[in-house]
Amino acid sequence: MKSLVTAFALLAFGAASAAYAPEPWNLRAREEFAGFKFGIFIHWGLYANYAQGEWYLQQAALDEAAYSRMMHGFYPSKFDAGEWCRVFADAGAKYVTITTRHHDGFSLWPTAADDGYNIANTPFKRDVIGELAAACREAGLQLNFYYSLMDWHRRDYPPGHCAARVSSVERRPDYPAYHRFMLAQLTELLDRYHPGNIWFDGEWEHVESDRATGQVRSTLDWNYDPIYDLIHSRHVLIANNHHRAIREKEDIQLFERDLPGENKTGFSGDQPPVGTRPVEQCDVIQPGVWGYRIGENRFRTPEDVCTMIVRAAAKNVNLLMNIGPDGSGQLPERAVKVLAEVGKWMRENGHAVYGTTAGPVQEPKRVSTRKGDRVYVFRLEDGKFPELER
Ligand code: JFZ
Repeated sequence: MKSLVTAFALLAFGAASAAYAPEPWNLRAREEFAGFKFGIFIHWGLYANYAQGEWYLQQAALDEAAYSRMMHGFYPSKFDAGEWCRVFADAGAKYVTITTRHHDGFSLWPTAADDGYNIANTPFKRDVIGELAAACREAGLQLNFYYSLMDWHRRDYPPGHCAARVSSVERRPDYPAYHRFMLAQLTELLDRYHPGNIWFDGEWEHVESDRATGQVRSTLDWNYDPIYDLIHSRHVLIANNHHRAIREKEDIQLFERDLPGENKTGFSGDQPPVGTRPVEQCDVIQPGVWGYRIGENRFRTPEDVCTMIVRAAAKNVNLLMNIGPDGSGQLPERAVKVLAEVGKWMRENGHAVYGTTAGPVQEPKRVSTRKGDRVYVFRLEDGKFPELER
């Protein structure tokens, strides 16, 4: 009888302990991240050489083998991670998120897990991610990693509606093999460079919605558990740009070019606005493109970027502002100028932004943040820097 009771208690306890609960390190890391309020997103890879944005391979329906040959011409002679980080830190950013591997499948670190499609086999050879990690440490910036789930290069990746359009790749879908590949790459990224978070993207290409019922269904089981558990085992946070409700083991809720509750893009409709976890809005400094595009001359103004930082902070959201460096490894000149102005404003007003949470005033032209029992109210005016009410 006694052993039966013990067995029952064990069963009950076992079931209870299997439920997921974030550990103390995780809650601390989320809180730290939520206080940063402003980060820089970097989209950089082989596509910088083509200077047509990061989707060029897919959008121009190029032959993948011809596209990937550009790796032998990848030599960003002006790349200087220290210089990038000085620009970012001077702008008031607290973290950097870089595309370690975007949809085209090219990796910016010398990975041993792939077929050789990475920086080590370019004439440049240098470990871009390693250099950036060292420079970020030096500059006091947290480094985070964008990692594409979708792949336009490998044969084993099961294509969804988007990857299927890169029809020059002869696919032999084998998701278990692709999953092992991702685990191997992520293990390298985690153990070599110790990022603050991993930022996934691409799940959305395996989401179908039924036109009649509006019901959303997934066309691939990503088997996230081993991936997410690996990341958490290294005390690293998880973000996933799937545009759907945040899931149990995910730590940061993402809104793409949008704020919670606004759904300006039409991407955020399946996301209930904000729970208890940190929220991040990613956005572009050049409208319409993330990777470098030479013909794109429109840039946000410093006033606009500061207004976006404040509007986000007032909703308890971090702004992750994107820049696409060019094929020489340089940040676009205009972006550098804008960031310098943003930095001036942040040095004067940052005390009302960093480490705050949403404030009580939420009007179209007046928004607020809060720190302890202090409330900071900002006036917003088109074309002007936000002005702090005294
Ligand atoms: C994705 C990437 O495709 C893009 O290149 C960039 O990295 C951005 C941050 O994330 O953008 C998306 C995400 C979702 C869709 C389209 C583009 N979607 O749902 O169609």
